[in-house]
Amino acid sequence: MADNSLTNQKPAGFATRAIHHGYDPLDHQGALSAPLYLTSTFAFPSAAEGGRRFAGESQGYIYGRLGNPTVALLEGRLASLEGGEAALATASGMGAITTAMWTLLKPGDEILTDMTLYGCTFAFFRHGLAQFGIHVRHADLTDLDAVEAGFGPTTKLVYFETPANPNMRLVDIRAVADLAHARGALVMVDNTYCTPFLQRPLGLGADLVVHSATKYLGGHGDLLAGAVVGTRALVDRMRYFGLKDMTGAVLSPFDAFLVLRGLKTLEVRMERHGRSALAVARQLEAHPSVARVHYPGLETAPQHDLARRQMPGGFGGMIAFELEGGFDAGIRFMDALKLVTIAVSLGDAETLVQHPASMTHSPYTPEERAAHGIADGLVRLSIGLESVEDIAADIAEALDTAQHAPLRRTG
Ligand code: 7XF
Repeated sequence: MADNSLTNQKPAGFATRAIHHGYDPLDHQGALSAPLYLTSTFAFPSAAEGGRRFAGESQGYIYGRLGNPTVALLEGRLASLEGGEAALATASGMGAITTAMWTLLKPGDEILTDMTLYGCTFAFFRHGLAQFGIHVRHADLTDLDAVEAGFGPTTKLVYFETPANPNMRLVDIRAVADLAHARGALVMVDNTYCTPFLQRPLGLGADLVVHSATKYLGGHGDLLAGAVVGTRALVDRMRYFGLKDMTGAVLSPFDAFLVLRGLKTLEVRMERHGRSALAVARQLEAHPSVARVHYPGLETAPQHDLARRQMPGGFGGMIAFELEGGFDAGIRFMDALKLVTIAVSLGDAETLVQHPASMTHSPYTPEERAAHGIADGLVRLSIGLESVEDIAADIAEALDTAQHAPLRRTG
């Protein structure tokens, strides 16, 4: 079990664990901030002890690809926050996803996944895994009959994002996990959009959680990182085979240090992201030139009930929407923004806007995007931590401009 307690009396709260879990300054010369072990290798006290560590007969650090104390502190903290036994930190979110897949799957196996996935996850599944004889089957995982029908004799894993990047579809984690387990398949959830503050998939029956820690967990747009959380047995296999031998996608201790710093404010940041995003989603919904808003926190959202059940910490900072004027109006809107930055990635202090069809989801062909529910006119907002009235004013002005102005000429 993850050690979620600071004392023997009662488990500590989420924010307390995000700040303190696994670290006592008095064990480290009183240093309030945990030390950064910037080292690639570790000295053995004797040749015999080095051999024992390699043989797994003795505990202790060996080499940076297998573990590092700063990275280990982050891993323990992430495991505690997600409610898992263990975690593996990686160099990026894609490093986490690929490390997990190369560990769990072999030729002939099948993955069942939702229609909508982040662009590079889709590309890895469709083009990467396929090269090695692993089949990927897409089904509408929001429809439990389609989930049932999607299982084949070799389905080993069910994989999804909820909310999905970029269109905010929600998948019922508990219901899908029940169906998967009845067929002996594992369930892996990409929890990047939510973080464990909003939603904890392991508590709803998922076997593994994966993250791009580049996003909310780091929270400041200054690093790339990823993580997988699950049982000790699965995480050990990923560390000692998937990461060590297959991908080598090791997280730098320096970036682990930065993620640890980001985690200290995760709860207050997520609360603020969610409050501001709900205000902006309502603003967009009320605007005459907005055709559709996808935000699970809106009472009018088709999956609002599921969101309330599954996302107890709130609905997060991500919004997708479409303008009445479609693609052209969306581009005009983005170009008219002054405070909001045109950039991919998400979960930063700065509010970011991007166009999934030409940016994050460009690894899909136009036909694939149409089949997978990613509209060409979709605009994605990652609501930041600025004063919400400034975000709202910038968006209001840009909506107005988008309605009237011609496309900006570049070059
Ligand atoms: O390898 P990364 O740390 O960039 O993480 C990959 C990844 C995995 N899962 C989800 C749900 C993600 O959103 C991402 C990265 N997405 C960024 C975005 O959508 O803006 C990447 C910019 S192209």
